[in-house]
Amino acid sequence: MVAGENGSVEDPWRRARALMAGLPDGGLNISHEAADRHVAAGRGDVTALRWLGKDGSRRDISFAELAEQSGRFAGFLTSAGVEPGSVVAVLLGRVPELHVAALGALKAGAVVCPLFAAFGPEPIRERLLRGRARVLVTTPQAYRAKVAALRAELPDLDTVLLVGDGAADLEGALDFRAAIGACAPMPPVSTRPEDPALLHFTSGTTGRPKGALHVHEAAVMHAFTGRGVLGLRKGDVYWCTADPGWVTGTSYGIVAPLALGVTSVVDEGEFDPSRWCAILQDEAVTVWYTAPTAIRLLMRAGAEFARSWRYPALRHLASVGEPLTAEAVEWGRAAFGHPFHDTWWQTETGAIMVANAAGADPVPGSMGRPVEGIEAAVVRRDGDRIMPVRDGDLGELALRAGWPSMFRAYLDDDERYRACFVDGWYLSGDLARRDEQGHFWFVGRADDVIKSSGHLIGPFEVERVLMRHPAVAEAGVIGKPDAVAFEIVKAFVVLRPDCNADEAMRRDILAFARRQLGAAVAPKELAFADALPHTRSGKVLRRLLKANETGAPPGDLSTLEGRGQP
Ligand code: 6R9
Repeated sequence: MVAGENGSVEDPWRRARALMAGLPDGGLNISHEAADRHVAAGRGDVTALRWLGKDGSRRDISFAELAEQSGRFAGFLTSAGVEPGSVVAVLLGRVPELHVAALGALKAGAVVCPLFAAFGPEPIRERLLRGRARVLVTTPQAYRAKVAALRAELPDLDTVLLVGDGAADLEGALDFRAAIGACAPMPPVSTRPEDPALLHFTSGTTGRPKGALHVHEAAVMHAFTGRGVLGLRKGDVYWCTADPGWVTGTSYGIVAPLALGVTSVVDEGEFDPSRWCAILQDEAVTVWYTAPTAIRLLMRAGAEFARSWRYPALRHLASVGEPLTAEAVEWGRAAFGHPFHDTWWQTETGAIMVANAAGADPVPGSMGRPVEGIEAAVVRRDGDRIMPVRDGDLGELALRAGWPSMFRAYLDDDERYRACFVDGWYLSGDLARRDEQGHFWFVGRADDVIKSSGHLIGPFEVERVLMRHPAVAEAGVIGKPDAVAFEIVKAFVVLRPDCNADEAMRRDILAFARRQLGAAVAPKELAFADALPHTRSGKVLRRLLKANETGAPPGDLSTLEGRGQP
């Protein structure tokens, strides 16, 4: 599946498109690919989701049930006047209603915007507002704690549906179960391949989060890589551990496995080494897609510990989201009998672009080679052109534009979108090297975005909240290297003149940030500074803050930055 670059681009896409059933009139709707097509093919009884509740309960949901339930939700949306193209935001944990809501929205022709359940009110407000979300599906708890107070600021949000007990008691919101129970199932709207389907907010260095927009045709790439890179095939029991609030949780937690007719384990519980090993064993997981932070936590528990369970069904282990060390790759072999296969991609690419594919030994420490049909290169920007660098040299990882799951826009920001492309190539903002065998090696980011426990965090979003604290005059936020989470969010704060830089103040600012941003995004560490370093144009020089923190030289990467930065 993973070919050298420069392969014919035409053929793989034709083959990839053949993985889609399509609609009779030539339409393409992800919800049809993910559910209804399997029912039509007589496979409605196959288990689509094997849900494991945090309290030990379990439930199997068949493709037929998923098709029916999502059809009902589509019916509800349509009867509520939600037109195709409207945004339906989903703020839920790992529960089957997440799949029903996402597929139902797609079925009605709406655009799904997944939100991370661990976000605080501020990132949620920002995304609902910027996405002009008309509908929100969430839980009574999340609604009460994070959304209810914001309703007046969200004029577009006219319908809120709540999943779970207590939903009926909250004013201004409907009970999800009751609402869909009252509606007849609706077949998918015949969307075109280029119609918008998914809106993923992602973070940049500067400014607010960017809404990366994907179209229904993205499913072509999800299925193609699900099969070719993760090796998924019918009969598999697949477990993608990514949170549904992030892009991996949608592309490979929902779309890819369902489109391929594969059974997915959906675990509501939080990470726990024993729970995870038991799931791999007891559910007879065959393909497991996870992330380096989880792998490092398992490594802490030890290979011996992991070997207390048995994994005869397990066939393939893959990883995404952060650098995967050679040691972690090999540890997979010692603990589970198979090495972890690293894969690389981004919210903007929509699907895996560079990978160690299933069926071959991975190159430990390398992200692998470009996926079939993808042309990847390591380049340097030179004005409005890009120059490939020599094998082994450092440059920016670039992809030739035009693959099916490429993002089609940043919501309301054409300029920023255009700035990502030079000379027909998409520039990823990641620094990498390619070796003579064509393997890609991750080096770091060309900008200041932070990766913590696999989640992409924009420093500006954190700084903006810190600056709202009455004692804060200025803030600079960086990712501080961390042995488990890869990076943790660290803030440097200059206080206003009459404020005391003491422990009580530190705690107060950290708690303030946590209330607004949520624990997953808020700084874990905070240091007071008399002043922050600035660029000539007056921006905080985060790179210098980071270099001071790590002892590494800041380096001169000036030619590599500038993804839409002024
Ligand atoms: C899918 C996802 C994208 C950024 C990306 C890079 C980092 C992803 C990686 C990796 C090293 C890998 N990243 N995969 N770094 N090795 N295999 O994570 O999307 O949240 O948009 O993050 O994550 O820096 O640019 P997203």
